[in-house]
Amino acid sequence: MGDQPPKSIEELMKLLAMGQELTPSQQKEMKDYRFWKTQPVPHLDEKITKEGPIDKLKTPNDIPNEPLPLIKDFEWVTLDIGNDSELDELYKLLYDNYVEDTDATFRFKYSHEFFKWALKPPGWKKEWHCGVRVKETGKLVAFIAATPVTIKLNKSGTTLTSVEINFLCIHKKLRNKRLAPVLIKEITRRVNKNDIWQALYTGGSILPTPLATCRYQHRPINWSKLHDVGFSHLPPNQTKSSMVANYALSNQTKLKPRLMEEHDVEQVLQLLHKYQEKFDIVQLFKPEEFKHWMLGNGNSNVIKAYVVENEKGDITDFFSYYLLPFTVLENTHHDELGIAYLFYYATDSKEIKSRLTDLINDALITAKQFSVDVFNCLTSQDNSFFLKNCKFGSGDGYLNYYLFNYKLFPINGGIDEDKQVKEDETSGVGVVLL
Ligand code: MYA
Repeated sequence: MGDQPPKSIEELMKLLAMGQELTPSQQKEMKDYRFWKTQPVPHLDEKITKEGPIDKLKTPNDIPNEPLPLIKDFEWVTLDIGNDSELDELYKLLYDNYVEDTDATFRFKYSHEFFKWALKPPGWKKEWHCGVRVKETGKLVAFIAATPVTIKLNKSGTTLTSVEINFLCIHKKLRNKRLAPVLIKEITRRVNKNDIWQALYTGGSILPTPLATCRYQHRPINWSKLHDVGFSHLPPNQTKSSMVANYALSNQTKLKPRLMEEHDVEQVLQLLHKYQEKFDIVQLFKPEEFKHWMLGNGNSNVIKAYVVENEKGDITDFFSYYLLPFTVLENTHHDELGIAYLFYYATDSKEIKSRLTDLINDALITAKQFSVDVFNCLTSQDNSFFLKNCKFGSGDGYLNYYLFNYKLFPINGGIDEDKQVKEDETSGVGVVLL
């Protein structure tokens, strides 16, 4: 890969997590979170004794009708992502500013289809695609989005009508000017106006206070390409061909999954909801939401969902993953890196370890045809049952899960105190965020 310093796959994935792990001495104390200490979130180190909402009950009428004032020269905008040129503006903002890559060797390769899938699930609201423009030039310089989600907390049986917050991004030239709190307060206002008071979000950085922390896991599919672009090192005691052989996958799937179709939606959803009863925090889907998240526009290049049927034609298992490639810059051999992220899956098998190993191995095999070079997942769900057998390795990136305006007892994110995968143990995190 030319003269660029090799980057390990772990480094790459740390960037994907968009946050650096802090040493204990770098970690801020609660009093130093000037913004977050004013928000309805649990304090760091707070011992949760009772679960439930933090802010006392308000109604949408208590919430101002007008947006928060912005610093002069800037204005709020509701981005119309049905409009291709506005989608392009969002693409450009995120392309240049979302991933902090000091070498500028790769960028997320968002597509219009990806944004439409991620930002327009059933129940989406245009005012939840909230941007900031420079008044004079109209340039888009910041963005934050909310999408509807129903969360179920299985231990208490509570269902929360909620939103997911994602794609918070501020132009690099406007960083450290306390604009993020303004964006967060504005999206809170817009969501509260719809009588919604909870939000789920994830991030690499530590904020008050994670309800769970998961660790990124990576499974090289095309090891030589990852090596070529400098993302995978050759371990000292290995040869290139031994690495390639180690990660080689069969061309034939074992469980013979087929692509999920619209008529499968109800059956697969039932299977998923049943399977997910074991996790502490899950997403509840209505059939039309599930159809959107699993099938996209029906012929999606972004989301892939497969089902396994038994001889009677009943669906016994399913898996899904989404594709979000990287553009590789300044590399003579490759201009794109294919990346898949494990999404939802379920099985009715009682032999979880061997069945999930077969199922996810089949997912890896199917992913090859979509030019996937590395397959990622977290230590959430039941992933620790297949990680080792399917040759995933732990990355350096961590993902923290947060819930706004709700206290929860801590949830098992699938890693122990030393951040190692807790093998063969169901985690508490059943929900997957993009
Ligand atoms: S996670 C993806 C976040 N985006 C990126 O990492 C892209 C690259 N980075 C940037 O664009 C900027 O660095 C951002 C911060 C925008 C992240 N979540 O304006 P500032 C706090 C929450 O001077 P900047 C995603 O999209 C920080 O601790 N807060 O900072 C989910 C400090 O507060 P405090 C964050 O660097 C987003 C304050 O902001 C984050 O210029 C979920 C500093 O502001 C972060 N990722 O801009 C958002 N990063 O003083 C919360 C920094 O207290 C949603 N900060 O330490 C909450 C629910 C809202 C809806 C509720 C409805 C009911």
